Amino acid sequence: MQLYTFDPAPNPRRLSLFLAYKGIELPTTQVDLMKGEQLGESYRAINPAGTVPALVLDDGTVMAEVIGICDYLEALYPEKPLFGDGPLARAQVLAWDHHLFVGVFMAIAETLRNGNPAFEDRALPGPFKVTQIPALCERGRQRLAQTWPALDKTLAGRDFLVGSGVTLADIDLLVAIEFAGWIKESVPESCTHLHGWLARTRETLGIQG
Ligand SMILES: N[C@@H](CCC(=O)N[C@@H](CS)C(=O)NCC(=O)O)C(=O)O
Repeated sequence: MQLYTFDPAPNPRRLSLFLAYKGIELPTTQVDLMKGEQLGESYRAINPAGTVPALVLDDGTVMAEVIGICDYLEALYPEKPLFGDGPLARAQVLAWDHHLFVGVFMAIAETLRNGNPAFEDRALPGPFKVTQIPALCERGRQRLAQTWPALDKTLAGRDFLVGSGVTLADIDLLVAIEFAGWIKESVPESCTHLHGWLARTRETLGIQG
């Protein structure tokens, strides 16, 4: 297996926290997004979508979605499970992953990519020209503002998002909160359950606050 990734970026970080917690080490190549290497011919021959991470299996199969990569690795390395305990928990982890990706990561990404000149004509990841829509910056912030109190309410009386232990759902939310910092947004102080969960999740994953 060979992993193509870029450590500072949020989707790669979801995967690297998953790997670190489970103690999985993979041969890794960094694809520098700051230098645009993801759009170069050699990387697009591996992943035509021009996104990281991508995991290339020994038979040449390419996996380019974090959720698919994690699901595959969970099956290969079942120790220290991160998809919960049993079918219902697994379904809930998948549901959270989808919800957080669509609802939170995308809200942050639309704010980041539609206002910053560095993303001119690249309002979505990938090789195609996508014109910025500045109104989406404000809409992204509005979506986020609604998200924090809802998550806070969910986490009242719970240690983690699914079941009694950390899962990929918690990793996704932790990385989403870090990613919000890229657009200078943060969890409001009033969201005490969310802050308590954040401290607990960081400690469980061995991350400095
Ligand atoms: N659906 C993909 C999303 C991957 C993605 O969007 N990665 C970003 C980095 S966080 C990327 O490669 N961006 C490249 C670009 O902006 O050109 C997944 O879950 O892995």
